[in-house]
Amino acid sequence: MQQSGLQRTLSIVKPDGVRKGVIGEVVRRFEAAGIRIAAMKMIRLTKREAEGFYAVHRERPFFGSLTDFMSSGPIVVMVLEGENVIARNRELMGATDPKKAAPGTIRASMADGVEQNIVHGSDAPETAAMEIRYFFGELEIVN
Ligand code: FUP
Repeated sequence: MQQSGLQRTLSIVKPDGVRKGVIGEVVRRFEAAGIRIAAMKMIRLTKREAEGFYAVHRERPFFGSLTDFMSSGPIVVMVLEGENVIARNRELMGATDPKKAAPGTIRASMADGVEQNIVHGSDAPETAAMEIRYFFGELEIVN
């Protein structure tokens, strides 16, 4: 698995982030870290589309609630590009549970809980490629 070099990753500002009005703050943090936004759009997922996106979590007890939440309002999906951007984005996000997230991270400063945790970021090159394809066609990603 590739650990460094120029990478792309999928970022989502989740419905709680859009409701709280922190789209700009999340994007600002990415740009301040030298990460390039290669694609960006606002969409609203259907319940079925949210289930497709989180299919790996299908058997987990929180699946129903998570996919209700993810389809509860608009989201902003982005392709981020940069050196080692998969890991760097996850550092900026902080741990899944905002109570465990490092101080100053997006989740520590803005999230209410483990489900409503403001942002999503791909966790590995393979999932990044799959998740980017779920939302974007090649022509929507700007080189
Ligand atoms: P992360 O990669 O940090 O987004 O975390 P996971 O892939 O482990 O989880 C994906 C999403 O499932 C989280 F963003 C929120 C949700 N989740 C819960 O709602 N409850 C849990 O106990 C764990 C995850």
